[in-house]
Amino acid sequence: MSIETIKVPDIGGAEGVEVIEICVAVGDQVAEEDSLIVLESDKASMEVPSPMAGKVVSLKIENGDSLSEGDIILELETDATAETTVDAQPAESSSVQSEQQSASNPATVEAVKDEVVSESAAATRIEKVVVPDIGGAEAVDVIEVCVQSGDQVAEGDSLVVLESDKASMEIPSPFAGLVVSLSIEEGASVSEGSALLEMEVAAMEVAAGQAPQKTAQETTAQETIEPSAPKESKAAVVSAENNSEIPSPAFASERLTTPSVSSEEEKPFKGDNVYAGPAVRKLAREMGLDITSLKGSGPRSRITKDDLKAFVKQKLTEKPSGTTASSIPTVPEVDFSKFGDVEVESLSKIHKVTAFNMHRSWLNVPHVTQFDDADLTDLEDFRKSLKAEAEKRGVKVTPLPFLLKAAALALKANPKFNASLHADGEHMVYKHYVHIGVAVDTPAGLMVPVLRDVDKKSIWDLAAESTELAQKAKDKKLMPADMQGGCFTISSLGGIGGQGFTPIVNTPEVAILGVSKLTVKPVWNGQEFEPRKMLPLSLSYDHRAINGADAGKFFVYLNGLLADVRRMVM
Ligand code: CAO
Repeated sequence: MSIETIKVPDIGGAEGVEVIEICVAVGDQVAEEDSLIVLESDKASMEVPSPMAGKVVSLKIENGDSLSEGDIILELETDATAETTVDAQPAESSSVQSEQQSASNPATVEAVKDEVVSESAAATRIEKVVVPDIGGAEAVDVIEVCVQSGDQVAEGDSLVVLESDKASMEIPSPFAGLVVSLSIEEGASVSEGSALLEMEVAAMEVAAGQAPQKTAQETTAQETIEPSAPKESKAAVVSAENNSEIPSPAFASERLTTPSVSSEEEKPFKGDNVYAGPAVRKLAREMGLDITSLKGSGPRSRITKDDLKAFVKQKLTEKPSGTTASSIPTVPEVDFSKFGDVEVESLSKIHKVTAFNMHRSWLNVPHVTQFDDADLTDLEDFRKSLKAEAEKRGVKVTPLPFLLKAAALALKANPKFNASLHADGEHMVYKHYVHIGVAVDTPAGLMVPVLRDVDKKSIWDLAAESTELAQKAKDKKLMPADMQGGCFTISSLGGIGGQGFTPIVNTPEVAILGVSKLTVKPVWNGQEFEPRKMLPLSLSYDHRAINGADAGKFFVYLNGLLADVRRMVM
């Protein structure tokens, strides 16, 4: 028995690579080549397999640690024979040999240089990008195409992700340039040399970038301007070719995460048990997502970028404090044509927007509606007395401008109604202006133009302006600004009919006044029933901002003004 220290082997020169999974725990018995940890660089995930069988007696790293070649991972209790295996350290020699191989192959470098020189004459050229050396793997699936035609990519950007039975690997772009056409699609099967795509590359780019890159990273004599394999993958392959006794780290090109297939099935990871490629893991980290909580939709439940996007989208549409939109039971879809003839018509954009806003308000605002009748008998007499003058001015004076003016003054007297709840849920925003929206029924749907500074305007002005805005709404001539900034809304169905209704608050406003049809009612005056012109009003409000008593006071004030218009000038 001896204690062996297991270190990070040659990882292709990568430095400070993050530990994203620890696959073993103290006390675990591991077989040779069992995965110990998974490291992840910008471009690849790589497993570090155990160089020997043994029992883990101590761990020297934690998830999130940054490791480089030679850093201690753990200690293994092994039998004596394994010791000799550990002593060999081919990781160093693999990178050295890699460089030596390149250096000792001037023909390759020269070939590259020659080609570069001839290419540099053109401003741009089309380069075919093919699958580089992928460690001998054949018929590997394309599981992700990371670019599309028209994309501008930088050198090293991932072009595609390939996946064999046991591994995923990203193929980085050998050039900076513009993707002009794709030769593969997701699901295609490729091997070394298969065409991936064509890129428009600046001649300078080829001249400046290709030869040195080849010299440093590529070691095969027959290659010229073929794209480079992923650096890490290449290093791993070189190391394996050296027949090193310590197995090289299984980079993305060999085994990536936890495929629950073939021989890996018996040895599931003890890490996060998540099956995802390096690009997905990187994106998840950038988004701050914990991918262990995601379900993969890819083959063998592999998590894809689309899964990340769908997860984020779902989270964004969730309602806060644990109530999700999806928790609302949906109305079942019914095939109405089973019961008779039907006609299906698309909703107008306005209709859809209104429906969305109404639903949002209904779900967010705890609504209360209070009812009262305003005595408009005197106001109606006064309004009728204005008829001749109104005609002269070319203005139609309905009860609406009086309601606007009275509401504006009531809002000023009851500031809680001229307010909004702050989005943080901790403050009220009181407005020192009085802009009131008027719901207008148009053929295209409901629109709410806003009259500004209603408290400062005359009845004539309000009559003219409300008529003008209502017409603009019906003619679809309202600008977005015409419908913004409202503090309160009046929805009048008085010209149509009905005894009362419960309007929905037009958030972020906190109250809305519903106006129904004025009717003559018998009102007890203390001695007898008197016929009075009574206007049914309904006041809906956000109970988070307004209490019933506030609404009662608002009604008393409002109805006092409507009952005696002289009070509006007081
Ligand atoms: N009681 C009795 N009669 C009323 C009244 C009331 N509360 N309000 C208006 N009237 C009368 C007007 O005096 C006018 O009569 P005359 O033609 O004899 O003068 C007639 O009804 C029609 O008025 P109007 O509707 O053209 O004008 P308005 O100023 O009252 O309203 C507007 C303008 C734009 C608010 C209205 O046309 C409209 O679109 N209302 C619908 C709003 C709506 O759909 N709300 C519901 C929102 S929630 O789904």
